[in-house]
Amino acid sequence: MTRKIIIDTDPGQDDAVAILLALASPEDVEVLGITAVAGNVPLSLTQKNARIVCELAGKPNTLVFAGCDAPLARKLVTAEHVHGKTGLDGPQLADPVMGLQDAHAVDFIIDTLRAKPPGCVTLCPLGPLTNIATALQRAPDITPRIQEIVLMGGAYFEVGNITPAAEFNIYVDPEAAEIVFKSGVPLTVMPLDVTHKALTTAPHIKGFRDMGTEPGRMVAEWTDFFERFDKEKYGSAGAPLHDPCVIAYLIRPDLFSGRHINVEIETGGTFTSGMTVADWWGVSGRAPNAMFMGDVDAEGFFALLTDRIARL
Ligand SMILES: [Ca+2]
Repeated sequence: MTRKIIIDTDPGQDDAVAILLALASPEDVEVLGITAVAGNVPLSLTQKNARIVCELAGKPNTLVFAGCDAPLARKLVTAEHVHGKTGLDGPQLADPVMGLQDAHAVDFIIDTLRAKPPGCVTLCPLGPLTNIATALQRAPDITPRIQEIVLMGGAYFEVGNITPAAEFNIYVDPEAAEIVFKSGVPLTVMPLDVTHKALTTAPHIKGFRDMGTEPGRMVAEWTDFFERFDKEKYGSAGAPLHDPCVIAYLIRPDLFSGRHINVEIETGGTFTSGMTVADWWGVSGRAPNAMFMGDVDAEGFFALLTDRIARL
């Protein structure tokens, strides 16, 4: 069954790969729209990058909306140190020709959920949760209408990447994350524990480059670019493809395994702001609110990604 999805994103090279995977998989996911949020880079760049990626996929009719340009209660923290000044550093990219929709991303999310039958739209946040939390706050009636929220964010065993305790997406807007995690909407979470197992290797990158297509070449150059950062930081074999895990889960949920547990967001904390306090061992007695993934079949994941990107 084709799932109707809204991708909420802050591209970001790994966001870009996730968007390509979704747009290459129309039999599995129907992308109702892409909503941009400030995160890896400011909103002026994320909304533009989202359109660049749609054009690269050959889908310039995809609806792209600009959303919130700052977290609910904090100053924006960005990650140019990972993604470069544009957010999509690596290959040369031309400015997009396709336009941005007039409506605000939050209005698009609310209007779409109200217009569609309940339980048939899945939200896929790949960045800070500001747009999603704003929609839930402004229109509480949409909460029971959301089929599921499948998001990239947080960590338990891997703990943090932007601070010793916090993963970037949650750290940037913990107040928004708290609203989402307390919403009661079915949540599936792809934390660093999973995405750090989806590491690109030289043969993967060669596979993308050897496709001989523009999208294949871009994916190879993007992964080449941000691989440098993770290799230096973690000494790992390659770069984690964080955000594509969300889309891969919608297509092949069997590639992932985890636990349905309680996850709370630390919004105070002198050193731990933005931490996902995940009760992996079931010691808190608090009610489960999220399917928190812990493992991925990395070879199966890359086989899917390669097969789908090659279609574009
Ligand atoms: Ca992202």
